[in-house]
Amino acid sequence: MLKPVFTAALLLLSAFAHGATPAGVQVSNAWMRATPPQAPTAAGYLTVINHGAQPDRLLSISSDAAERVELHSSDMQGGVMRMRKLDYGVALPAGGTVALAPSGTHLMFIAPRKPLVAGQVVTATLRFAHAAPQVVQFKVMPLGAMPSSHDHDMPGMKM
Ligand SMILES: [Cu+2]
Repeated sequence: MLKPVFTAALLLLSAFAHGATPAGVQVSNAWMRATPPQAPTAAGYLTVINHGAQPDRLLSISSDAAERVELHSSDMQGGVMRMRKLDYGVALPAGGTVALAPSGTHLMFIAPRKPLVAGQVVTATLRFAHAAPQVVQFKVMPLGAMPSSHDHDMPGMKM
């Protein structure tokens, strides 16, 4: 038997769960650039919002469109852009927004099975340390689309 106070607390909790803020991890703005034929890799970008009260972690990605998908960071070293594989994934702080964007952390589709053509949609599955796996659709944008200086201003992809 539940005591009345406890029942009230449960009701309050379920009211929260149905509130305006969705719980868990939300992925948006997934896109990638078209690739020339035989391109060995293709970069993918997205935004992850962790609505939860606990930190989470984006651990891995898989897609039928490529042999494998890695998480990479990039940073400038002596004027050269270097990429590094993130073996432990990407941290998603509680209540935080993490943008994977050109010139920064990104997904790297290794050995795409077919060239990526603008207008196409690439499906990938994201796995997290805590949140349930999510199937995400990446919109393929024209080659050379969206230079890094404009990566926060994407017409037609507003949330
Ligand atoms: Cu990379």
